[in-house]
Amino acid sequence: MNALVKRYDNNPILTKDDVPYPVETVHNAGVIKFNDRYIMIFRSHKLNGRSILGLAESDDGYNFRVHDKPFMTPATKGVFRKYEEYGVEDPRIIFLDGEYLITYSAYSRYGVRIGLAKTRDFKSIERFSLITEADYRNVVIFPEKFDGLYARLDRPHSEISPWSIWISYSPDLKYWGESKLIMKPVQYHWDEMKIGPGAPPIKTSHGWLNIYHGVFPTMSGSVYRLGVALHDLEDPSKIIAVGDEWILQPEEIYEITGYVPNVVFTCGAVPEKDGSVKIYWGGADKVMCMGTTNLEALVDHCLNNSRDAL
Ligand code: M1P
Repeated sequence: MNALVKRYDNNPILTKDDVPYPVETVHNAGVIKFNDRYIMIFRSHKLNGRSILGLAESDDGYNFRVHDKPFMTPATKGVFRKYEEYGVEDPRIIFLDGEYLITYSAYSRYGVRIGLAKTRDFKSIERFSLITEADYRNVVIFPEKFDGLYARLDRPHSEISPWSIWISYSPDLKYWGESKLIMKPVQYHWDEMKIGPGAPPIKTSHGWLNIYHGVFPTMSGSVYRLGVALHDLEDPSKIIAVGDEWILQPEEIYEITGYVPNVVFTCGAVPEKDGSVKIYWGGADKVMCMGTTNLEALVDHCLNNSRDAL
């Protein structure tokens, strides 16, 4: 049992049995507070293996009720149709400038790109732009601007270098640039194979807390764990510290077996006023789980035993 993140006793909090339309999985959800309620946008594999996004709501962040219909299915018109043909996956939600911004992976025969959609009410949604070329995954936008620019963490794919975390900036959310590699996997370490941003960064007095996932290859497949890094408050491309040890690994049966074994994967964490944080993660790409921790402990975890970012 890991002391840093306390699993909720009634995990998993959502499974396919809670969904009123046919799906095989409920996982990798973005979660945010909206009008004092918790909104969860989760990924589900349909029975043909392609993914759609569903929506669930909760008063307390533990007990969620799923809406009758999916929230987002692959687009049927415009440029998005071409790039979402194989499905939409792994949403992350932030609130900025009066709107909720949702980044998601758009899969097609051309590879995986990142779509950005906007909503104000979680009823209607407007697809704004495809904000990367192929092949990118795991894009999280900071919920604040830096010198007038939006900033995001992203994870391009590469055949030359282990898949790492980059930062990019934009004046308008549409055109992104000034890209820079800021954090790499470490050889023979729990995240040696690849890393990717997880939950949208959380602001603390010590820096921006980035809860990311790291992957280790074994003879019986990859193991997905979660770790934390701290970015400078004014310049998020500067990493102040990276916790050397993971904060969460697959341990419970619903994380060890499922659609993909040995996976904990986060797309959302909700900081509370009392300093606690609710972290949400997909267990074995099959069910939604959550646990609680606190910001101070996660920051200490980064600062007290930091590894190099690069
Ligand atoms: O199966 C584990 C995860 O594999 C991929 O993650 P990554 O971006 O690190 O390669 C994604 O398919 C993710 O959805 C999935 O949970």
